[in-house]
Amino acid sequence: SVLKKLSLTDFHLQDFPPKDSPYHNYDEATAALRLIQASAPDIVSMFSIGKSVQGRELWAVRFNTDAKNLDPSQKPGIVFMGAHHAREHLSTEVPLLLAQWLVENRHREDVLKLLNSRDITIIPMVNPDGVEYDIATGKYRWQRKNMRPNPNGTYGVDLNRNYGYQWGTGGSSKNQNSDVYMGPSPFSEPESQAVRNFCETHKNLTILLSYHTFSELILYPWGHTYSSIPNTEDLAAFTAMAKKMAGMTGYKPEQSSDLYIASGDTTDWAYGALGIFAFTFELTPSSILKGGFYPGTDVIQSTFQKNIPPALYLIDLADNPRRAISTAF
Ligand code: 0X9
Ligand code: ZN
Repeated sequence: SVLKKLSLTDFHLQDFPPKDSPYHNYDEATAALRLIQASAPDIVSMFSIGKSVQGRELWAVRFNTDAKNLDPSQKPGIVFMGAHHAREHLSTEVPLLLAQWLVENRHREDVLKLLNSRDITIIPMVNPDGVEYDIATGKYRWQRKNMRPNPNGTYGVDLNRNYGYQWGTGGSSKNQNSDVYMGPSPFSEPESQAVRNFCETHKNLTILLSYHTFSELILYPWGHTYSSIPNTEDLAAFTAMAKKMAGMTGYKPEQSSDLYIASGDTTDWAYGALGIFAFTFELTPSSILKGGFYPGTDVIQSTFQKNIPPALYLIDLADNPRRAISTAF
């Protein structure tokens, strides 16, 4: 038999660089969600909305005092998601910390009221394969896409270009090598399919927030066109909500396409296909000079803290997002 001599480079850390070890890899995020569920089993259930390309479960925790797992609910629903993009690790931490915070503060009067009256789902890592690939060598690989093996031998579809509303109409690529590769067809990826299925089967959902990094922005549809959404009441609600949350965070509110045109993102689909008030938050930092996708661990707590008020605001508004119009000022 051939004995292979192990060299130092064969020892992959399979984890974040040591200085960033407080960030959660897939197993750590899964374990954290289990703890959250186990610490409040009366109000929290944990379940998978589907599997990734490489077969990882896409875990969700749900805060609902009566409906569990994938059961339907009559209560107004909101869903928070993180890590559509692998290297945007802070976008996992914020929803994960939000889940933890809701449990820890469940007896606070305002929180108790929200927990009793709302259906809150948190899916912190939509792209676990990409996340694990990004950190697998102990040095960041700047992975963005999922880990779909493409026909040309490359890996990855941009999940935030793969949703099926105005898919492939601009700001995405047909080139499999591209970091904004749209995939061979709308919803070709199991990760975007899982989000679609979850949203389509939960008719009570009125609000969706997809966390990304970075640039400190609050984005609302459309992203595939410079045109405004046609429904003027919805537009007034979106802008009122975005402005209010901008005041809470210091982030800049704008239409997604003001950043740049991109088609097939989560929020255009959620609003365009299902009428859900859907936002993209681009979290900390404000620029590449301040750390870009890899801002270190110092920003985790501060970013989370400033994102509590908008999260509670959206949870509250889920009964009628158009309420935002009259209460904005
Ligand atoms: O390009 C994206 O998918 C998002 N930015 S990121 O740096 N996190 O990759 C922004 C999506 C906003 N949507 C549109 N501009 N359509
Ligand atoms: Zn992103």
